[in-house]
This record gives sequence, structure tokens and C-alpha cells, in this order.
Amino acid sequence: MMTKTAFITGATSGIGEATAYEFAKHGIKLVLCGRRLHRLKTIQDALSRLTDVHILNFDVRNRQATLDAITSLPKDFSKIDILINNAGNAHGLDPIQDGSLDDWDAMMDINVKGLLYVSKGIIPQMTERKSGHIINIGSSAGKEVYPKGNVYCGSKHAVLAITEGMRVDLNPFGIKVSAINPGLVETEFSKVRFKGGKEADGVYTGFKALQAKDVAEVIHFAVTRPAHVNIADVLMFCTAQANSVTVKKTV
Ligand code: NDP
Ligand code: 8X3
Repeated sequence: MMTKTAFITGATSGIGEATAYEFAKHGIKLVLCGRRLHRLKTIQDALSRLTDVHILNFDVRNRQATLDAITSLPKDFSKIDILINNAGNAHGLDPIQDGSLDDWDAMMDINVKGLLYVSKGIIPQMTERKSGHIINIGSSAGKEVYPKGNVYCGSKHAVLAITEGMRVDLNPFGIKVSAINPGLVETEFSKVRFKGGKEADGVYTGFKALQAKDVAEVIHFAVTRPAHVNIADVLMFCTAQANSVTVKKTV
């Protein structure tokens, strides 16, 4: 079987990093993206024993840098079979009347527009070849809105709508499009959301949240189904979580 190449955004931590490890374990070639270059290099060093790894250091908010990074791929990494649109974060947790315009810009620019820029750079080769698999990392926040989640939830609802739109438009080309939507995952997500503040401390305490590896395993499952099977949409929670606001905590 031909070795596949996966392009993973947000591969420097959390779900993206865990997906890189999971894919490397199974011999999938990797293009790993993120802004923190030292982390990309460390992960490349660690995974190069298992598979070929190329790193791309860019900010998905920068349209030209994103397209240029994709164009810069060396021949051995330029055919992308699997695109994991994962880069994203929540910025802030405030009622809409108190929200920060900078936080709103960050979430819409990264979670929505960044995903579109990366997709724009990669979809043409998939339509040309009439094959490929795009996995967009949505969220339970893309399926329901929780208090103070307003714009983050809006960005993830947009990811879900864009995923469905991609699946329809790319259907004639035989391209698979999937959304994987986790609930609470213990990553750097809350550190980013609360800008390193102490509110992040309690988010994953008193229950066993999903780990990044749990999500990575589902992503790997989705990309290893037979050609005629597309895992279109997955909603996954830890056992302690029933929905965005119902979490069984011991403390
Ligand atoms: P992390 O904060 O651990 O990872 C976020 C990743 O996104 C990092 O690798 C970061 O890399 C990258 N990223 C952020 N901003 C940019 C940018 N402007 N340009 C390029 N890359 C960027 O969080 P998670 O792993 O939890 O989040 C990954 C995805 O999963 C996000 O889309 C998030 O919304 C989603 N998600 C998370 C859940 C959770 O509870 N943790 C639940 C459901 C969905 P760098 O900073 O190096 O650029
Ligand atoms: C991340 C899950 O509930 O913090 O998308 O929004 S949540």
C-alpha cells in the first residue's frame, strides 16, 4: 500500500501533536504546522525515527504566509492525502456584552478563516487527483451553545457548516470530509482561553477529561476506513460529560 501523507495544523500541542504521534506510529508521513518553531523541531526529531516529517512554521491568520508555506512543500511531501484542520483555540470566556474585540478577531481569524486559507491551499490538488480526506476539528461547542461561549461556539458552528458545505461540494470528486467534535479535552486549550490565568486550573479537575490521544485515536480510525466509508461526523465526550454544561465532578 502507498504511504499516505498527512498535513496537520496546530501540531505543536494537544490534539494536533497527539495526532502526529498516532499517525507516525502507523507510518503515515507528516507535514506538521504551527507557530512555535522549537516545538515543531522537537516533535520532528522525536517522530523522524518512525516516519518522514516535514515542518512548516506559519500563522494560519496570515493568508499569504499560509499559501506560500503550502507551495513551498518539497516534492516528497507535496502530495497531501489527509488534511487535518485542527489549529484553533478559544480566546476568553465572557458574556457577549463584555467580550473583547481582539478575542473575537482571534477566534474568527484562526478557527474559521485560517481553516479556510489552509483548505484553499490544499483542496485543488485533491480535486485534481479526485481523492483525499479532510478532517475538520470542530467541537461540542459547534453543536450547542453554552453560557459565555458565544463567539467560540459561533466559530465552531461555522466549522461544522463549512464541513458540511465541503462534503457537498467535494462529493463529485470522491473526497471524504469529516468533522470530529470533542467535548472537554485536557490540552493547552484552557491555558490559551484564560491567557495563562488561574481560571484554567479548575477546568479539568474532579473528573477524567478526554486526553488528546483519545481524540487522535478516533481521527486515526476515521482515516483508516475503507475507501467507500466516510465517518462524516463524530461527537465524543469523556464519560463524565453529558453535554457542554453537564459534567459529573467528584470535587
Ligand atoms: P492546544 O492549545 O493544545 O492546541 C492548539 C494548536 O493550535 C496549537 O498547536 C497551536 O500552535 C495552534 N494554533 C493556534 N493558533 C494558531 C495560529 N494562529 N496559527 C497556527 N496555529 C495556531 O488546544 P487543543 O489541542 O485542545 O485544540 C486543537 C483544536 O481542538 C482546536 O481547534 C480546538 O478548538 C479544538 N477543540 C478542543 C477541545 C478541548 O477541550 N481542548 C474540545 C473540542 C475542540 P502554535 O501556538 O504553535 O501556533
Ligand atoms: C472545547 C470544548 O466545552 O471548552 O471546544 O468549548 S469547550
